[in-house]
Amino acid sequence: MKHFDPSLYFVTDSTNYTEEEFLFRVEQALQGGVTLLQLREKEKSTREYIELAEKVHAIAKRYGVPLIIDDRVDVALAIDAEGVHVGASDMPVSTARKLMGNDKIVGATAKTVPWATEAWQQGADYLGVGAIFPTTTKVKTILTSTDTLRDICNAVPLPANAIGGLNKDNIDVLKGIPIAGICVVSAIMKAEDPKTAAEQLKARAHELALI
Ligand code: TZP
Ligand code: MG
Repeated sequence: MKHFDPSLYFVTDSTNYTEEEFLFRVEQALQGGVTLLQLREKEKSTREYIELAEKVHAIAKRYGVPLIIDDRVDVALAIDAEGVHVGASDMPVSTARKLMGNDKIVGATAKTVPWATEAWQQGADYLGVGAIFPTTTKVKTILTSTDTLRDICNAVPLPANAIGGLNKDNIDVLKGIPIAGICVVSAIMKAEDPKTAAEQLKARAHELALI
């Protein structure tokens, strides 16, 4: 089943947490109303990635939230995750789609309209657009203006999520842009209380009619 709700998309970062603390925070975030979850690991071995993904998947399933695996189609297939997210230096969208099949979610990073159009043509289900603000999360990215975000939303018939440095105090810059959701790492991951952080982010996004 491919239905998914991208309105509050939480991308994880296990750096600096014990596995127990990490899994606890992920569950807290789910309790706070996260609607889509991405496991994003850059340092782990394939074995470690799969083991952690299985644990995260078991938790996500209890909340009925689809799990997307960043970059690694093999890991996504190995644990039967709901989808995969591919960026600029990852597998092409068309290849990810071929390997994942039509029933799985394939998300793609897009920073320009041509790039977003190509992702759509190659079979992506949603777009991640950013970074809207500078980010403290370890990632190779460049800033994407809110004008470009708006252009992408209007040009491509795919749900688009804004990402990069977003938090409850700055998402007002997205007001009026037809995004499908907001996507965050730090605002939830590094919050003192991930559950409250997710709740507040969602409440603010609703208040601004973003989602
Ligand atoms: N892609 C563009 S910005 C980013 C990714 C993965 C990181 C966003 O992290 P944060 O902590 O929400 O700024
Ligand atoms: Mg990637």
